[in-house]
Amino acid sequence: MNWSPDKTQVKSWNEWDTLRHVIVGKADDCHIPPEEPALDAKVPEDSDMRGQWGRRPQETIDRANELLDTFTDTLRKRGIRVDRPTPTDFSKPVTTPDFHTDSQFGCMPPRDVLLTVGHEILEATMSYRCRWFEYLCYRPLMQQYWEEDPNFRHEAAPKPRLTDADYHDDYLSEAIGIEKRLQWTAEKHFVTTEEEPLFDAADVLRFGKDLIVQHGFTTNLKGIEWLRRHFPDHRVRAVNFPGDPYPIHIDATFTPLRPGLILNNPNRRLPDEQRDYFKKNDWEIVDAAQPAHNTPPPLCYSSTWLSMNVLVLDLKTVCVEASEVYQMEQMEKLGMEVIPVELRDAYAFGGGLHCCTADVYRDGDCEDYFP
Ligand code: ABU
Repeated sequence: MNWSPDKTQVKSWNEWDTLRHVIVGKADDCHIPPEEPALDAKVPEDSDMRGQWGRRPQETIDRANELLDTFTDTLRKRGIRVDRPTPTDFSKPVTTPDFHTDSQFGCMPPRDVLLTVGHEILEATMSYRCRWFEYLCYRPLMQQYWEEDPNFRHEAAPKPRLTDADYHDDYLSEAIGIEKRLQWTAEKHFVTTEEEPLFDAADVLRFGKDLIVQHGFTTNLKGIEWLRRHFPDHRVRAVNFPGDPYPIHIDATFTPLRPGLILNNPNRRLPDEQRDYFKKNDWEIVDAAQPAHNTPPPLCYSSTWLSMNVLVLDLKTVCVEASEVYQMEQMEKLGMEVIPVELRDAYAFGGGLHCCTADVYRDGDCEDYFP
């Protein structure tokens, strides 16, 4: 059945077919959570975030919301349906029988929590304690989609216990240093252990029948195995990027633009033996352009490589952050029409244009791009 704006349908098999319906996150009440193992491992040792926690300054929340609202309007003007989450009180602690943390994170970015595969939206386990309840912000939408679309499958992966056994002690040291971090990521020694299945949805890229999943800080091998068993009709392939000292979320590292074309972060090159799978199936992997900035904005978890964290609207159109001049230029050379979208002042809330969205509906069916 074709998409119609008057009827809710959940369906999205890949990152590039024409986007019709999407969720865009909100910055309301976002917090910098207190220290906890997996979160700390992602914060660079020289970052202005070290030792900080609490509600983000109101003026930064307002500015981020202004940008997210404008992005929403841009998408709506192009005929795309946009839904927004319902923030909860993120100052509330998270307490379970296994752990306690004094505050939560926010409802940015949805891509980390929600994985849309075909007619299903799957809530990820998550791997940070402060993000344990984040799925609640999306429950009103999930409930609505479930009521309105009889084909929608709403699924939730098993909630993890997130005890200390989930995290490697050696990552808790104050000063690890980049060299040691790079050695560890090359050895696939990440902050999360194999205690139980863990994954963030933003570690998964959808290529029709193939799900490409980054093994790193936020997704462990058991998480990848869980996805494999959960999606038995898919091929689930683990990848890793040894050049990344803080490997969380694949979408500032590996960005498919259309069938046959992927941008790869040149500092986080996919190893040759993992490239073969793509090469053999006629996928070209090109180095992404350099970011336009030397540093992330203040109080930001992410790297400058949010430059390549783009949202593809269809085979010819892509949203790129408006200050990322080199990335825009490269997209144009690759034959894409670029929609510049201002978002840099919202990066601190958890990511860029791909991160701050989650697919609900794209045209197209489940194709095999690796026959
Ligand atoms: N959430 C994507 C962040 C990746 C990066 O910091 O490069």
